[in-house]
Amino acid sequence: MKFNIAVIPGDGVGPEVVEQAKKALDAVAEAYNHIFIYKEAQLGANAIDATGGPLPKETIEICKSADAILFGAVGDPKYDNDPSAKIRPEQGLLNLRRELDLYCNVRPVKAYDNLISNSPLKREVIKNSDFVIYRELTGGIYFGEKTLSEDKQTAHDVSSYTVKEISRVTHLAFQAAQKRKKKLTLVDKANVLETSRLWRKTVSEIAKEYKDVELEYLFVDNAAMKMILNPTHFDVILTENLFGDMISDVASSLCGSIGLLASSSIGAENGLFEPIHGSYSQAKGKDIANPLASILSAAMLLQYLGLHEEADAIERAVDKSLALGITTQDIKRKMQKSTTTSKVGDFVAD
Ligand code: GGG
Repeated sequence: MKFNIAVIPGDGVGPEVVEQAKKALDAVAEAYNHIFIYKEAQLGANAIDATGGPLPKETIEICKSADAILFGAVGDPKYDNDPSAKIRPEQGLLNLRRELDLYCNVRPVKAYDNLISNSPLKREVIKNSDFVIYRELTGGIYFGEKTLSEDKQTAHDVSSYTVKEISRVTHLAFQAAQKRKKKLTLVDKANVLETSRLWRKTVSEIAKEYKDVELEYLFVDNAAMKMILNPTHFDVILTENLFGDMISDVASSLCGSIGLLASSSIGAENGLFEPIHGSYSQAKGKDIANPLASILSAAMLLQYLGLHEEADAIERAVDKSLALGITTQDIKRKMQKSTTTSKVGDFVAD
């Protein structure tokens, strides 16, 4: 079969890790007789340098006409250190999600058995951890009005949610729970936030349509603690944009490295696949960044295209690289030598 894939390498280590994901896709194309046609596009700091803005129109067009989008990372420390910067690279990614209405971000988390010793947590606590975070991606405080008063003494970020925005991601999360261990945890801060109370009300109404799924509510602070102390408690976690961003970094501590967590961002018409990590600019060009989250994102892209066997092949190759210790320095075990980004990519492709 033939597929058009938009490729957005982005900033920092994005291009290096995306290159490894493409190697895996090319290996799949050869082994299973598919054709992947890549079209590259700019987004983020690189796009600002080239065009003056973080999301060129051409990038939106390329993404809209593609069957799926493979993305790397966005961000550049030169903007982080300049609070007065009016244009920011991250705005490119947020605007793309909004433009394509990619409202549902799916982040699977599992503790790989042979990496458990890398985690700062105890083996018996994290063994068998396997859950998935459903993060609402196009609403909440990330997209609300932002203001800074003229005297620069007061700032506002408005968080707002509609029932419609909450409902559509909630249905997808319940449907995922039905195919898993039939448990859904809504993570919110309903003791403080009005938006969280609307989430609870909406989700509890929708739960009536999914009677086979157990629903529980947890405050985000409690959920973060539970994730560290008792991660096997979770099956499907549903949460809003900001909390989802935060708790998935907490979750990465279970895996041993944030360099292992992949994600998909799904809308009605499009799907974008990216590692959850950012641009890690200190490592740019050094061939040391972990490419596995990007490679596993490519596997999620194949699932989205309906190529399940092909996606499994990539996942098995990743498992093998971990089992054999062919890994970058972030997940190197004691007495073991690490290898480079590109060598991990070559191994998985082989
Ligand atoms: N690959 C994910 C990435 O580049 N993250 C950087 C970032 O700032 N993302 C904002 C977000 O995911 O909401």
